[in-house]
Amino acid sequence: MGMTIALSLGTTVRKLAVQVAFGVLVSSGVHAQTDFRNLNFEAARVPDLPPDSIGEVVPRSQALPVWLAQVGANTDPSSNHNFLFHGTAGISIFGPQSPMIAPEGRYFVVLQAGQNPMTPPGGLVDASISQFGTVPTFAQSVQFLSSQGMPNAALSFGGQLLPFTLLSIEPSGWGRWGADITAFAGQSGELRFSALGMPGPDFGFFLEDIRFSPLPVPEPSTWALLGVGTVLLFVTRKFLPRRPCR
Ligand SMILES: [Ca+2]
Repeated sequence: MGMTIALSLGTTVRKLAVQVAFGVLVSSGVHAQTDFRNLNFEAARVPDLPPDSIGEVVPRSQALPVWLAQVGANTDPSSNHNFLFHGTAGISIFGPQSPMIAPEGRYFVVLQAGQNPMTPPGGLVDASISQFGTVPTFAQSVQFLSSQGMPNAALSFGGQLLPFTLLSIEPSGWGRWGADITAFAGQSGELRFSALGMPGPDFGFFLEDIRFSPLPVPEPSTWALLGVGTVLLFVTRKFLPRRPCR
């Protein structure tokens, strides 16, 4: 009896040990894959403001910890807090209380392409944020929230442009966009989001809740084929003579 219990306990301990070891392996593996950080901008260290009030200009390191920023040739621009200059290129952090509520957490970011703030009224320049990291091996898409209609903007990994498409509209009214990243799964490189000054800037590239997903992005060609298929089916059914029943 005592021996049976001891044996049973021993087996349980071994099972537990295996499970714990496996869990550690899995968690450390997952951890190693996801070294991109502050993808939801919640690491901002900016003053809490009264509701709907405009803040000050804050250092990039406080507004966007971990991220690199660039406006025109300026590789460490300050960030606007709860405001942006329409027409002038810049980067803004919004939250925790601003005229627009963040759809996820307390903060979101707006990239504004436009006139070069260093040499107005010079040419139009881009505004971008980026960081280096490793794309998780499970990732098939990189997704983010933005406005429902995408402004003149770009997303790239390792310097290669990633076309993105609107996946869905969130209950918050923000659009969830996605880009295929399967070619870069497991690879390290720079992830960059840019509001583009050329051929013409739009009013703000709103950006929030960036995430890597195991879900693929439906290819536009697939949708187009499905659409064509549906039309052909409709035309066939409507206009082609049906076979007489026997
Ligand atoms: Ca957020």
